[in-house]
Amino acid sequence: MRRYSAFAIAREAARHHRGWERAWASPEPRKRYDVVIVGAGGHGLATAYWLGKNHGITDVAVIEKGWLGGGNTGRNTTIIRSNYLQDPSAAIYEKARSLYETMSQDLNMNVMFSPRGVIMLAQTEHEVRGYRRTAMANAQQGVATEFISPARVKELVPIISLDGPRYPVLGGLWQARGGTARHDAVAWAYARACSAMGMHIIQKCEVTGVTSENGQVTGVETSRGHIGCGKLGMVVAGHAGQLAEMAGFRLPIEAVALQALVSEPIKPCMDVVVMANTVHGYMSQSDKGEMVIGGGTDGFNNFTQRGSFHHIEETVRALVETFPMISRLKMLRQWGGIVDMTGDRSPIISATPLGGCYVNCGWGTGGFKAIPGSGWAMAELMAKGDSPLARAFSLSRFREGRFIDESVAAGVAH
Ligand code: FAD
Ligand code: PYC
Repeated sequence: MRRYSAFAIAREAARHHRGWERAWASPEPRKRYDVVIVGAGGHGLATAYWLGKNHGITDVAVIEKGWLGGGNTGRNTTIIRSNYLQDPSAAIYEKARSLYETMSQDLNMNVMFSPRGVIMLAQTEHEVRGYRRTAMANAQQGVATEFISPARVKELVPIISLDGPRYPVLGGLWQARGGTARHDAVAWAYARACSAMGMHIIQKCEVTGVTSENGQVTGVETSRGHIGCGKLGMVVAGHAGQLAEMAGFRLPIEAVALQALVSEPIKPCMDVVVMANTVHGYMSQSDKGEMVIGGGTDGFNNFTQRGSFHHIEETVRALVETFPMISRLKMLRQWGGIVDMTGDRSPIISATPLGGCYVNCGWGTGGFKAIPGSGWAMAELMAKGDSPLARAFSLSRFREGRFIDESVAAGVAH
């Protein structure tokens, strides 16, 4: 893989950009790999990357039914933070956040990580108590957050209205090192690094079945034939239930659509990320100037990757009362992604009842921020059979009642 650098840009500019090589190869699938990962979203690609980087396992194929990053990874609103309440969550999300800090250098691709700061507004007494509690827990966990006053909120976000018609702003949970990154670039950067290690990324190849012998996985049936493997990682977000069914077990998970929209670009007006979870809407400004806006999940299970009018109405209404100036903005695009919700709003990173088959899912509305840490933990679990970061997130927690309740930290209405 040739390194991207200022020198490379200058060299290619001088020769009319004819020397760039493809970022990743598109090989024909082989008959067998040591490891097959299903799903070329951020979590699947990061798992493959860390398998190679940390464990020296490079005979790996990542199989994707569409195009890489075309699932939730390329559809999310890119908020990165680690201000969760429970210890296992803070550990994995903070690991991920810290890996984002150096991702552009580590993967030699600019993922535009922007640690601009994230505020979760407190608009009820209940939220004030909840976020104060989180700030205290975060202090114990080594995660830098603080509860800030309404005056400090206004200082950070001059366009905010503190006295909304329904709920005043009573303060906020502020994480100064939270922020955003360019979602596609995260997928592309991992794909490029995996390809450079000799791994195969196979797009437009749908997994339609899982094969096994004597309780041990042997491979997957795909739209391009059978592909054998020693170990299988299922990392397909909203489609985790279907994949599990193919492998002969059930997951405690539901698929629902989560929607987002984006406005026309305007001059810079807000340089932090704001989540207003009581009225329900969140907003940041992209580098192009668009306001990136999201709301809650659909109230019913579905697989539509589209937007709907009632969501625009609810979400924009919430944001107009928080930021009155956006009432004059035109909205450009709206879309949806299929998120994978568990009952405790925490992910599953686990071995499964089928030998050699592992699952990583359940990131729900909040897994973009977790991509590098999740891949790290999943790779360790697949390579060694155990990972300290993943241990609490095993499937056994649902049987044993060890739930990791993060419904408040998820910050998105479900
Ligand atoms: P995906 O990116 O969905 O990848 C799974 C892949 O598996 C897909 O590409 C799919 O095509 C493939 N696949 C499925 N079935 C098969 C099959 N049978 N064979 C082969 N391939 C298959 N998180 C945050 O942290 N911050 C946010 O601000 C945020 N905002 C969001 C906003 C929206 C609108 C949405 C939808 C999500 C948001 N999220 C956010 C959540 C985040 O996007 C997801 O948790 C994360 O991207 C999941 O990544 P993934 O790699 O697990 O899944
Ligand atoms: O997890 O921070 C988050 C988030 C924001 C919007 C959707 N998810």
